[in-house]
Amino acid sequence: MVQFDNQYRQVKVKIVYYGPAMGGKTTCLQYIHKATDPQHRSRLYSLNTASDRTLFFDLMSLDLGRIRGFRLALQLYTVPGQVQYNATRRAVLSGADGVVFVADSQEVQREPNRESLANLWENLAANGLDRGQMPLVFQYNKRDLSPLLSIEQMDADLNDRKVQAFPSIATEGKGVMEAFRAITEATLLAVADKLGVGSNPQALKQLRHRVQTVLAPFAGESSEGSPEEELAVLTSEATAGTSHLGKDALVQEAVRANVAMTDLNVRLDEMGRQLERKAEILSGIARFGQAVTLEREPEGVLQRLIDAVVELLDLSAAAALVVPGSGQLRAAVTHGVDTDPLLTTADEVGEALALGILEERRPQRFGVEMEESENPLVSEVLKASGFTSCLAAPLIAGDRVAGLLTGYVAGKRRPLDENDLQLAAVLAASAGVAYSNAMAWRRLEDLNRGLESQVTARTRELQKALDEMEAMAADLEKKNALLDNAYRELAKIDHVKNELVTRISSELKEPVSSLMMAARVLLEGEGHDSQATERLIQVVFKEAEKLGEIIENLFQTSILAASQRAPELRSIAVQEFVREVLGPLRELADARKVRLHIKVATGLDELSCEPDTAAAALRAVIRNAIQFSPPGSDVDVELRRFRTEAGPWVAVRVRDRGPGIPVDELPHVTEALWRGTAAVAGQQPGIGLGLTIADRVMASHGGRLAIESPPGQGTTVTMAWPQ
Ligand SMILES: Nc1nc2c(ncn2[C@@H]2O[C@H](COP(=O)(O)OP(=O)(O)O)[C@@H](O)[C@H]2O)c(=O)[nH]1
Ligand SMILES: [Mg+2]
Repeated sequence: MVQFDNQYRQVKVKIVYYGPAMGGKTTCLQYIHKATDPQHRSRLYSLNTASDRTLFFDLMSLDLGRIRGFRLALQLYTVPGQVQYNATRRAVLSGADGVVFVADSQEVQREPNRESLANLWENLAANGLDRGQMPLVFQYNKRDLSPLLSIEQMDADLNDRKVQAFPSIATEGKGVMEAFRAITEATLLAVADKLGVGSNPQALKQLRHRVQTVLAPFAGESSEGSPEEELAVLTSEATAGTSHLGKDALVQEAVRANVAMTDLNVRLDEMGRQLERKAEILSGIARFGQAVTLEREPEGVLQRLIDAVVELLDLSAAAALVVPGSGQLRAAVTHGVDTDPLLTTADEVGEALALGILEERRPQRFGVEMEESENPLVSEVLKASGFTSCLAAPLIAGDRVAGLLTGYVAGKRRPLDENDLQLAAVLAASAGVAYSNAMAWRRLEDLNRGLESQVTARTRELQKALDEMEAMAADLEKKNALLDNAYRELAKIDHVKNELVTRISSELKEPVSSLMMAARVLLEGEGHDSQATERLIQVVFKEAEKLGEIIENLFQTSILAASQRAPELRSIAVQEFVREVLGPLRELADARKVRLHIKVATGLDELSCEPDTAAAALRAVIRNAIQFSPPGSDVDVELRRFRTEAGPWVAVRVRDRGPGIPVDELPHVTEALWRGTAAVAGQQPGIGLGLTIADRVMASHGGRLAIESPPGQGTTVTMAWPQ
């Protein structure tokens, strides 16, 4: 009797394997158990005592998918065949929706077969079931043994309703699945009304299809591997004891309790399996979430998504589609297919479909034979690409859809269900966030790279500008220093000039007033003797000489100013140069009774200089020498050439036998307007510019002025400059 279990949203359909003891019923269930998909069935429970093989019954449950929101469970039972267990048989048979009668084909079992069938009719009646309506098939088992009853004989003995009968060898699995499929179909058809699909031929077709897809791959195949450990043996001594008492009511109660217990066990096992799978999925989701969050490459995110869905959903194919700037969908990562079937099949239909799903922003699922499938286009796509069902889940990141995850199954794999879809949606959602993060990360990196290169370029420009500015500053500093120097020199010269004007005007007063006086005396001079007249004329000479000296000083001042600029060099004959220098000095030397000796090195005929300034410089040096020479001494002037690394130089050495320059005064002798103590004490004429001029002129010629004055040995001044 079809049972709806609202608490677990399950509907149970019950098929009982009936027949004589040792006919092969348990063997049949064992074979079916082995041959069906482990995903879709429970363990095989054998409820018996420790000593007896089938004291009570065997039970297994097959999952046929969902029907109107309920899980459809097909429950298979055996009964104990022994005569004394009739109460158990009756109890197990209660609520049966279909029966397989397993008869033993051996001749010796003819009578037990007939007795067992009669017992079946009896017990059906006892359970209020109509023997004429009960879905029923026969299995004539043990066809491998002999002597055998013929099929006709067995039909005549047992099959008066002329239902389907299958010769079988249960130990080898022959005929077992054929009989099982026949009873399943007959039973489901009979209960279709109760399941609520009886009036809908399409739904009925789908139900039959489902039975076939669960059973078809296994029918006739002998399964490898030994699921023996899955056979649960539930031993129950207590109930065995009560059955011996033969008290029908008690036994029936015990069986019902056992059935309930076994049923509960089935459900617990099923729940355990589901929990295990859910835990597996959850840890898969967690692993995926963790890995995908750390992924920096957008393609890496998509690849991880595909790997995860293929593994967790056991998919045949999958693809991650993205919507790049062009707006056209592109399969970025695929598994099991070259490109997404939606994008390759049915012309543009597939892409339109995918875009439609993207727009709707909710996961969807399609199948070739789906009761709720309203989209015939997807079915077309699936058929064309050889898949049985598919799902699509959008990759959503915030308010944007970044792409679409598609998954496909084919072949033996059961069609994708609502759980698969939800799992795919969860994975796609977290991949969507990770994908858009990775994209943002990539854009940020690109931006950074751009900024970096801009910064580098700007830094280079700035550095260049800075370098230029620094160079300019350094240049400016140099120019400033030069200007400063020039300014200081100018200031000095200005000072010298003012000083000169003061000194010269004071020096001019005396000779001019002397001259005036001499001239006046001479004018009024009637009665002067010739001696007085000569004295007056000598005064005029002396004062005129002083005036000449002052004029020379003025000339020296002009030379000092001239030495500030670059000299106009020219070649001049040494003879001419010497004449130029000495001309004005002859008289001074004669007056001071100093002998001048000029020595020119052989071969030195010409020299290069600025004639005016160079001659004035040398003249100043020689004038000094004469002025400081004691009367009757010699002044030697020597001109010669010498070589330096830079080229030929000329040197002029002037030596006197005067008192020399004290050591502490030596550093000052080239300072403008500086006059040594000897000059001041000796009332020497001059304004202290001689050596200053010589020094400046040598500097402007790129040459040098050297002064040696060892105590008591006179002074030697050397002027040297390049040629
Ligand atoms: N040779 C042969 N032995 C079989 C066949 N089916 C079952 N058996 C054996 O018969 C014995 C009883 O089988 P079992 O399934 O326990 O019978 P049950 O009492 O109806 O459940 C076992 O030893 C089986 O191996 C068959 O088709 N051929
Ligand atoms: Mg048995």
